[in-house]
Amino acid sequence: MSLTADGLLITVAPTGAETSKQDCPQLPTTLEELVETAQRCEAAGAAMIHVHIRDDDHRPTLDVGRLTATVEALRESTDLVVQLSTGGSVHDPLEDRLKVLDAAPDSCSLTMGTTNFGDDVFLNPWPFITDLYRLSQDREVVPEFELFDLGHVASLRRLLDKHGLPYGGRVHVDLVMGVPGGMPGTADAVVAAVNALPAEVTSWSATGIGRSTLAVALAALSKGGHLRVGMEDVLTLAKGVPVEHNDQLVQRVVDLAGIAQRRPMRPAEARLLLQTTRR
Ligand code: KMH
Ligand code: ZN
Repeated sequence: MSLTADGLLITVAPTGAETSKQDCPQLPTTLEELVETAQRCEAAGAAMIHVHIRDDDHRPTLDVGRLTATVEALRESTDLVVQLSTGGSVHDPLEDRLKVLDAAPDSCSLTMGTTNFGDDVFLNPWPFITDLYRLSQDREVVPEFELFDLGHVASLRRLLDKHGLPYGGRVHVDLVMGVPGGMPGTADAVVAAVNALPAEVTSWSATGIGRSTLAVALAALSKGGHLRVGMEDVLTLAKGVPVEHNDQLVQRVVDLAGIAQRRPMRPAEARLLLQTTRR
């Protein structure tokens, strides 16, 4: 199988940790809903899933037993690359976030610095970043570096200099744009961040929060990047039009990709791109 330059990795982030089930009943929060969502998003064109889970009361949890069961269920029911969030919610302790790797995902998110997150703070001190990174190397989990700000690009440079390449040897980053407190979700910011990426970066994707979703997607497609979409990041298709299912967001970027002559990658191609190991 060849990795053609026009291939597009679509990651779906279906749930997140910020939206409540009460406010958004269509948010997939149970395991059954997550599996159904994953299957429909894979059918629509996604190749990787970025997973946050919820407890029986639909609240964010990092319970390792639940995470392990989730990884297994997604592997049984889909071929998607399974990426667990180590960001969790802004309220999760750092030690619980390190334990996420006990669930043995294919990939994990790894945020490259502390950022203001609306009225909250998303805490990622340097010692936590390096502990998580070295753990991902030991456990053979491929990190996806989440960059919320240009300063996070510089931190990635520092991390690679001090601790070498990730497990698998590929460096995949995701620009998370438009968080209140992070870099804006604009085409200009996409260009600035991409131009600053370390030379070791082998692939990058971008996601724009809320209204910035389309500007970021179009800019990323134009600049040769990959895309993350999902209800973690945006809850409306247009002003006043709620997303009813994550597969609508995947389908929308598949349609944009068609216009841009970019072809959605299948999960097997994504595994080659990211050099994840199918467990
Ligand atoms: N929920 C945010 C505070 C990640 O998944 O790694 C962090 C987040 C990033 O979603
Ligand atoms: Zn997340």
